[in-house]
Amino acid sequence: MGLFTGKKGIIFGVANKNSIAWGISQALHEEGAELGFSYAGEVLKKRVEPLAESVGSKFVAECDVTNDEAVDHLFTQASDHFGTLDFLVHAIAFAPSEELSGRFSNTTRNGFRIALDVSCYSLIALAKRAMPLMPKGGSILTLSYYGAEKVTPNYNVMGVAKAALEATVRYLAWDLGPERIRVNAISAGPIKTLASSGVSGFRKSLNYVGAVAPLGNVGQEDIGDAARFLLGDWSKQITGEVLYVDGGYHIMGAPDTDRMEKAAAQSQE
Ligand code: NAD
Ligand code: 0WE
Repeated sequence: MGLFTGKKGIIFGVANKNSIAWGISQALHEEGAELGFSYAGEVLKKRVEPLAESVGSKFVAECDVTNDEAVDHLFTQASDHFGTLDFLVHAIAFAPSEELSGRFSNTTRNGFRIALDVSCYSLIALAKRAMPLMPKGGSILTLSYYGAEKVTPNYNVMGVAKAALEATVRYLAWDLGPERIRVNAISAGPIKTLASSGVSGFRKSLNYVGAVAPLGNVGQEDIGDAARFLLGDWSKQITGEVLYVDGGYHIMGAPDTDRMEKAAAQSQE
């Protein structure tokens, strides 16, 4: 018997097999969860459908989370299919690419609006509609990044969106607590995915974090493991929390240059 046997939930944000949302899906599937998938746009359908099928999912539906009618429709379909839900995963972020480099002071009003709408407001939109499908409580999980808390060059308006997302996690946790619905975030270390590989300088920051973090880089499966905890019953009194799954990167005040030099020398050998 898996940890999630008899539990049902929807995953938002699978784009391909490298998606963090897919790492989470595989972990939950291993634990016996019944999964549904929602993707953005027709082009992703042919990627997501075979992945969903590989974990025995019978629910795959399109939904652009910036469109209230589309979100309403998705939850009508989910209600018809599942009846009730035990968990929901929000692994969605977007800012126009021109906002992810250059001076932060050049952030446009429209870029700001889009980044916060897609990456932050969408969690509120999903949580509101998931609530009536979780009459006995449930667990909602989103994905954040350290750029919410400390300046990360080029992350720019996405850092502001993630700061707002982490605050949203706390306000939702407060609001939905009486319904026994928990809301948490995982702050993941950098991982190569569709969203991250399109970012200039991503490889450099991946290598840097790998060298500085006590445990080195993390992978999709590590986020999946933490999701087993935050979406399941072992975390039943934890809500409004941001759990760092970053190899310990965020505890460091300065890089251990001795360790980095040794590692660089070893990689030369
Ligand atoms: P990804 O590209 O695989 O996933 C991002 C998803 O967002 C895609 O499936 C995309 O279709 C979806 N999306 C974008 N706009 C949407 C919209 N309007 N409606 C519905 N869906 C929409 O990349 P990922 O790295 O797995 O990202 C998942 C989450 O993890 C994001 O919130 C990201 O900020 C976060 N995160 C990523 C990293 C990293 O280094 N990859 C680190 C920390 C946090
Ligand atoms: O949250 C993210 C990335 C989210 C993202 C990525 C893109 C690329 C394509 C949002 N919007 C877009 N828009 C696009 O057009 N991460 C945590 C990964 C990431 O992004 C960075 C990073 C890291 C890490 C940007 C700059 C610096 C570091």
